[in-house]
Amino acid sequence: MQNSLKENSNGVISRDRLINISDRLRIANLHKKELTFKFVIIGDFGVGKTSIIQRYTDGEFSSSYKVTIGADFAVKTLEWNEEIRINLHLWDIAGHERFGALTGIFYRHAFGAALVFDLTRPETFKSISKWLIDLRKKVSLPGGIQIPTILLANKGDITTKTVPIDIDAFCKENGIISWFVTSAKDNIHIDEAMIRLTAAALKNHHSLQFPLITDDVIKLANQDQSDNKNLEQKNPKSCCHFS
Ligand SMILES: Nc1nc2c(ncn2[C@@H]2O[C@H](COP(=O)(O)OP(=O)(O)O)[C@@H](O)[C@H]2O)c(=O)[nH]1
Ligand SMILES: [Mg+2]
Repeated sequence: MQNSLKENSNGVISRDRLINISDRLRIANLHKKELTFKFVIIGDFGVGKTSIIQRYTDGEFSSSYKVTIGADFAVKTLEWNEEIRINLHLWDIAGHERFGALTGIFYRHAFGAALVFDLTRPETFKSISKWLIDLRKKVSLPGGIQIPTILLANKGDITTKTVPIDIDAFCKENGIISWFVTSAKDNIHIDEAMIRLTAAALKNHHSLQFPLITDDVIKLANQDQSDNKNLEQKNPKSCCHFS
């Protein structure tokens, strides 16, 4: 128990105070808007998708290789601001890293996607185009709007020298909103990347809810922009944002 909550000299919080705290929490939660976004994490076998999800949701990393079997998702809750709580459902493409009928079911209702490649295996970057084509063919938002996508160049703890030189152009051409050099092992840029994707998904959520431009939309768009500014990275070689 936190010292700041101690009420008497024995370090015990009074019953009334406990009730008061939990009532306040409950009321705050009642007023909080809760959103759930499904994000899919896709890319070739072994690039680090499961490790990224585990790092982000559990804060853990394991170097022993475990093949993911079947579809799986993990949940991360973000207290976005005083009004909004966001539950991210991170879907791990598992066992069907080869394209096929199953990816359609997997992508269903996805609100964002993280495309992952392995910096130590350039061929996994080449596959990103195929993943993107498959994704865009099978999922979109109402009105045909593309779901936001980010690109993660993973295993940055091993090397950052192999970041493809055309990565900026590739992202711009393919409507990918940002790329990041990440490491599930050393916990590099994973939070930043997920926040960037969540901010974009939230923007879409609001514009789908309020298709006409209202003060609310303008306020939220400005808020998103200032959120994004806070994410600008000091090292321009380790990430880039485009929208
Ligand atoms: N050095 C390093 N190894 C990683 C990183 N991410 C994943 N790995 C390792 O790469 C292998 C494949 O990771 P996994 O998450 O199972 O890949 P998936 O098939 O895309 O889900 C495992 O041995 C991981 O420990 C990373 O950021 N750095
Ligand atoms: Mg896996």
